[in-house]
Amino acid sequence: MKKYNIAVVGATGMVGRTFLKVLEEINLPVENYYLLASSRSAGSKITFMGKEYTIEELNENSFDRDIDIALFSAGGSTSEKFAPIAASKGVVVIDNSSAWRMDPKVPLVVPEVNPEDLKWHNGIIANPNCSTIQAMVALRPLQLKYGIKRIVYSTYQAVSGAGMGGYQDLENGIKGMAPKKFNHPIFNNCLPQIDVFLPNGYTKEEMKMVNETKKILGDDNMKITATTVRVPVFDCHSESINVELEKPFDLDELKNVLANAPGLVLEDDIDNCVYPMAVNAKGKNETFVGRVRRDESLDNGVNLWVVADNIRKGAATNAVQIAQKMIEMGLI
Ligand code: 25A
Ligand code: L14
Repeated sequence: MKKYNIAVVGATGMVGRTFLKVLEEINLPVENYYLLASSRSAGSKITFMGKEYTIEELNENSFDRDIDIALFSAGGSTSEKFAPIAASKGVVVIDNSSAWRMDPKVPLVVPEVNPEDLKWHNGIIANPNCSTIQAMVALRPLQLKYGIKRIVYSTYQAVSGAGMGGYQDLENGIKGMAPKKFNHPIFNNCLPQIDVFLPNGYTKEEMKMVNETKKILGDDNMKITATTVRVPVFDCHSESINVELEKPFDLDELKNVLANAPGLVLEDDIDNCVYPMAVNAKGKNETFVGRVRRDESLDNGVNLWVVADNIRKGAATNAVQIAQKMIEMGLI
């Protein structure tokens, strides 16, 4: 069996460290790993797979060797510059940033949802936004069974989505210190702004959810709106999702569809106060759905509560699963 060489770009970051954890858990046929980051951490050592690795500084020549797959999570500008360099050397880049997601030549993939899109890549595959990924895992089975007309997203997003800086703002805020990463205190607060504002009054995070959903579900006509909110939670994004389906549904049957969907766990037992929660989803690779109930203001409406670990399924796990799926499908 072929063995692969894998590079991790941004290995010292929040997502990068989780790439390494997930790679230790998921057994891929790997020969060599190369761990890269900026000059800030070049030369530092990381123990991974029981071996000590030295972090290398990323540069134009980093991919001038036998590398099959590069997992990138070092921010948009690094991906913009270095992903094409890697791809031109025959490396398959799986990129976590938002730089390439809406490029029509770049597949945007959640492996449980649209694995067939992996076939038409040109060297770069984009990992969707964390909030989009977990929504897709819950919505694809409903789209296939009932059709989707309209989606209303409201998110409750963890500070870890903003990297190390976001984490530190909440830790320091608890101690009464001023924020550095966010423009307002996050402790004891909710911020109705994630990423920058766009001319239409939405944030970039909100429009990522709208546009990425259409691309992944393959339906430009779907009606979608979103409000994304940062909450004082360290890990795991929670989402309220209101969906208008095309076809009528039986609620028990719909719950059954969700219970049997790949990558999704139904946690819905209101008699015992069981529903998905951030504290339980932490460290898990699955997406959790609950509070499944009819929207009584619509003919074919349903409300869902969806929770996942934004650094795992929302970033690192999804990217590693893309690599795993490509190997399985014989695409690398
Ligand atoms: O705004 P941008 O540019 O789009 O970036 C968004 C940021 O979000 C994170 C990631 O931050 C990214 O920088 N991120 C990316 N995708 C994400 C996702 N899907 C995501 N967050 C959530 N969901 P991060 O801090 O977690 O990780 C940054 C990693 O990228 C490396 N890096 C940065 N510039 C680079 C580069 N690698 C190569 N070339 C470049 N030009 C970075 O390496 C890290 O691995 P580093 O050497 O710079 O980091 C060393 C140590 O520095 C500390 N640190 C990093 N960032 C911060 C920080 N400390 C305080 N505040 C910070 N903001 C850490 O201790 C790290 O170990
Ligand atoms: O587009 O700050 O992948 O929570 C994911 C995390 C954007 C910001 C992306 C956050 C980023 C988001």
